[in-house]
Amino acid sequence: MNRAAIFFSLSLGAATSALFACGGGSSSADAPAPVGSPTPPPAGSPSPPPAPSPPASTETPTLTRTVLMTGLQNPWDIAFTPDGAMLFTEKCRGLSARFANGTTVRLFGTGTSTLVATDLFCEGQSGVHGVAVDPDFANGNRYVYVFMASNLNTNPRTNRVVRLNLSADNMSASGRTDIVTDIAYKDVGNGVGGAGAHSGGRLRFGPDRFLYVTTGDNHNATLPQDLQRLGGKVLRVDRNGAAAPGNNTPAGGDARTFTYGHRNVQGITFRPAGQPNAGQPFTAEHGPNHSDEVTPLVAGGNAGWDPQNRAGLTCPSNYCGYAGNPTTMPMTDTARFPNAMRPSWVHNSGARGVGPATFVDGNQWKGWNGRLLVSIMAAETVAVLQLDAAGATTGSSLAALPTARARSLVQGPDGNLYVATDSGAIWRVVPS
Ligand SMILES: [Ca+2]
Repeated sequence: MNRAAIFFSLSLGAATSALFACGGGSSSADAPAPVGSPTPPPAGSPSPPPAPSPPASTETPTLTRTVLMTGLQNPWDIAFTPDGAMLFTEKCRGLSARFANGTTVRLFGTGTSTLVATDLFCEGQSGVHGVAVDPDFANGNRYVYVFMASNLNTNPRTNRVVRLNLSADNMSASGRTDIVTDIAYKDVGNGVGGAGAHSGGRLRFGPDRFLYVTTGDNHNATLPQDLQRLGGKVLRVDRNGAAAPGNNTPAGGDARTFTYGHRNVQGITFRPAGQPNAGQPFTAEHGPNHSDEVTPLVAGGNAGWDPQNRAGLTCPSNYCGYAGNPTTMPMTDTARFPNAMRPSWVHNSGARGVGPATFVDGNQWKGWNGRLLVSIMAAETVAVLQLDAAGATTGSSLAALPTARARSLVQGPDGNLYVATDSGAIWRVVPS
């Protein structure tokens, strides 16, 4: 098997920096101790020993879908506050909250939002994208984070990550602080597409309590391999936007960069606790007209996308990204970059467009417990990937859900799956 084995050493919930190391091959010695092993009681204890854990289910769960919302304008992402609000973004409107009684409030963005962002604009694929809730929200900071296109910078405009403070009742936002202001934005259309293309934009806190920010290549040939510009990257920062420790960015690079050489990452999720290499980030990434990829990330890694200087290809605007095929314009160019991170899943069949992704975790997911769900947007399906200990894909199936372009996949605090669709709906999907 031609893939780099990656071992991930990270304690879930630890505030310390993530430690990543490259190793050579799979080893069961790295597997965590079995969960649920009975512990003998102290001598003389009257308590009976705990019952052994039942064997894990291999059943495919039955999915029951409830349509929670319709009529939204390009909903892009979903997050939950620990006190019961469902946050969602709409690309051209901003951030809103939905409460258990079904009422909603517009928190941040355009129009009647409680906090108006006059610099927000919506163009092409871009606008308001990801949303994330701070791991210390419940401890009192009440911070949430939004990825947005902003015209506060000009020539070029940029994408930003802004931090907001939500009121105690989650009914208003205030205290905007822009923590990352220089994420590359495609300011002007070119020979391969219009302005606003390939901004990335997913935001997720890892179990290491750092914020991961996915960005895109802007149809710019040099951006993915340029270590000083924030496009075609996965960033990893603290809540103030400073580089997180342990990013292992190559010398001379922007220290906020965790991985580089990406095309347009719109999915990032973390292997759940109890699995091998728990906490390891996995990205899901659009291919051009081939080779959607799911990739287990390693700090400082190169994802191998380099759409420049391709002899033999005709490259409009010097961008070769659409000009070739999996051999002449690979999503992971191991000829140019022999140490590039290998994808664990390459999707080349039928309609493509891989974007959002989430692991599902918990016994309610039965045989899917611990599997990786990936939205294939053009195919209007959700793939369910089974991974081995090293992160390689060993099987896949399709979720029995109605056809839809799922733009966001999130496991809620209730253990259920929440889906935002490009047609303007948010679903709750309950496994049983
Ligand atoms: Ca790649």
